[in-house]
Amino acid sequence: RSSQPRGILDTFLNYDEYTAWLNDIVATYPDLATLVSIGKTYGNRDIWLVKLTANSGAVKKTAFMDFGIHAREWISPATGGYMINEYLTQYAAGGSAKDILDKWELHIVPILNPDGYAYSHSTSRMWRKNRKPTSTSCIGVDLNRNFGYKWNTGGSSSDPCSETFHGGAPMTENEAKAVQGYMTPRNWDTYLTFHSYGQWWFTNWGYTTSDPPQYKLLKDKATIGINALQSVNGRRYTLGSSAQLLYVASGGSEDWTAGILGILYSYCLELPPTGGSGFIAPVSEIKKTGAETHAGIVALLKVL
Ligand code: ING
Ligand code: ZN
Repeated sequence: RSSQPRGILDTFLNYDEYTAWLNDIVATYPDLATLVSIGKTYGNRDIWLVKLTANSGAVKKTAFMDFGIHAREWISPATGGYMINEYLTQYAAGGSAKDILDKWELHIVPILNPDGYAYSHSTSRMWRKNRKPTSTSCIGVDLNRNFGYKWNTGGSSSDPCSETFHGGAPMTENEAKAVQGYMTPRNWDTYLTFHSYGQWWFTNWGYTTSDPPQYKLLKDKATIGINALQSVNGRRYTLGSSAQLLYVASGGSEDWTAGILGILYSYCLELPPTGGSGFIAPVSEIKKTGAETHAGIVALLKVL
């Protein structure tokens, strides 16, 4: 009567299930993975960070990747889980997973908005923001409008009831502070943040339609990732600045990593689909999106 146990690749794990899976897989691969909490949410949940790297002695490049900054974008944490699983289970086989972990430290936050993610599982599937109370009866700040570079300069709202409420000031939210506290004292070769949906590979900027510095170089590197990604399932991505392709939005994490930390290779991916089911991806998308996205990121990292 009972079927196969449902794992990270088979279903959209809730926050507690995902936490248990992270503890399990890190315990299984102690030489490759470590798990730390980089902060607590308003609801007292841990914001987990998994560090993946091989102890090969070589000086490593460093990548920070976050998933699930928006609660309802479930394919994002699922894709993060796919990648963690792939790097760890495939390292010994000696292919791309080994190539990457021998040269890189990957610092991965699989669920950046734990309270919102838990709420989208328990109560309201289409929740986007975090769950911190505001000065009104409305709840939550849009974490991707709260970061402290060009904050509140367009495409965000001062209304606490808005889906794009930017908070009362920049960097007020525990989740943004956790990223800031972890990233600021360290050096980074790339920053990658994963949303859904739309099949876009975004460069900076979000706050302005002006081209970012080194736009051609940014697009050349991203094109290598996109070509590898597209070759897996044939699904097409569109490349360019988020303000130029989608809409102006200030206070995004990717503008902060580029504008404040100076990380040239700051990118945002909008995972599938392009429309249709939107945020409600079927579970069959976990392996499909996971495989293509993993291939794209591996290809990118190999040329950074
Ligand atoms: N899209 C992003 C959003 O926060 C975005 C688009 C990316 C804006 C990067 C600014 C910077 O609105 C989704 N799906 O959330
Ligand atoms: Zn999003």
